[in-house]
Amino acid sequence: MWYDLAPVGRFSATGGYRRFAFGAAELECRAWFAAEARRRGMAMEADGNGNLWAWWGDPAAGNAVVTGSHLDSVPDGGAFDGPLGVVSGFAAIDLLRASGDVPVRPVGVAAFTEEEGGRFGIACLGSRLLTGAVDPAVAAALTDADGNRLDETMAAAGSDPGLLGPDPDRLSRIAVYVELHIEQGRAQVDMDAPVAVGSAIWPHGRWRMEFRGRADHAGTTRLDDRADPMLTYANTVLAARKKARLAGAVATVGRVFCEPNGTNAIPSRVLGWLDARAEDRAALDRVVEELETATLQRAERDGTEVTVTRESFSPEVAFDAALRDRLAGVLGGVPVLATGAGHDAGILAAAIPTAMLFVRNPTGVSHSPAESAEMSDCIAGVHALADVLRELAC
Ligand code: HGY
Ligand code: MN
Ligand code: MN
Ligand code: MN
Repeated sequence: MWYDLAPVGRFSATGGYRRFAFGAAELECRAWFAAEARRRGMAMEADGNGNLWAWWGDPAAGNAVVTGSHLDSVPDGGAFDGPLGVVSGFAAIDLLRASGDVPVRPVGVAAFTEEEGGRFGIACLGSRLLTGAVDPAVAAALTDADGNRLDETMAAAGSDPGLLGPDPDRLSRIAVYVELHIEQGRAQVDMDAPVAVGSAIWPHGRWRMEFRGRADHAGTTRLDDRADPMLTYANTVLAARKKARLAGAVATVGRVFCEPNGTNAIPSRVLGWLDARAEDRAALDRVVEELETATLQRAERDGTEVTVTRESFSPEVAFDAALRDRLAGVLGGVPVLATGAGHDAGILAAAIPTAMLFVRNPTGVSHSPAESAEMSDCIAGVHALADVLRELAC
């Protein structure tokens, strides 16, 4: 029996692919999550960090096996990045129940909030708060592009921001976490593999770069009298690509604000966010260090000022090797591959044995409305996840 993926598509359609934490579309996702849990007679709870949990069995018994992912998205992301993992968790439980399997340990489905950091800036915010990887006071004060604070937004959505913070009791009851996710890349297409097991997540981070100049008239100010932050910004973007290529890394600036954003005004300030990643940590560090030096030198030349601040960072994560090999074995020797994409599994790996399953993405495209997956591969993913849950929990 294949679980109908339509609700995922509906979220995306409803949210216009803007499923932001505590935003209208994600609140609709949360209502869907609660309905799916209820439909299965699974107890559902939201923790103090805005993460959702649905339980088959009593989590207080401990030693739980949890699967899940996230329901939020990047601005105009796709329908599968995140929701596929949550939908597949519920669908895998349906398969176990249909085959009469009864777990001897609690089985949970989780949906972590603000995994993309698309609204409040820190990626995997819900899982970082849960594991104590981010200070709750820092998180509470995070603001979105409209200046809404996280704590006020949570309160408006009915969550008590006073509960933000590490939840060691909850973590102590989880023995293993397995996240199913659409592949964000084409490796499985090239391997002709519908399902793969994750081995590692590359180190990656995001840096906020503020370029300050002097607002002035676009028509009457002599070129030599300008302190144009857009010039420094543009050179930094070009330098990021060049340095990444030389170092075998990847880098982009996908988010930028310009103030006052007038066609005929030299900007006073440009804000840009760098996303940089590399398989090798030293290469990543080198790209960022060299870029920071180069942009400061360019600012000197342009008469502008630059401040670069690391906003969120994830060191390399190697998933639990024994669990990785055990799951690859259960799945008949499917390929094992590393990813350059961050996931809540990468954060939880610091606290509990963690693994990932990937479902083939025919084009490799992600973080775009064009993201897709073949239904047959989604079905293969659910069967693989059911096999893994059966192996770990029954
Ligand atoms: O940005 C990432 O790597 C992930 O898709 N959140
Ligand atoms: Mn993503
Ligand atoms: Mn994701
Ligand atoms: Mn994720």
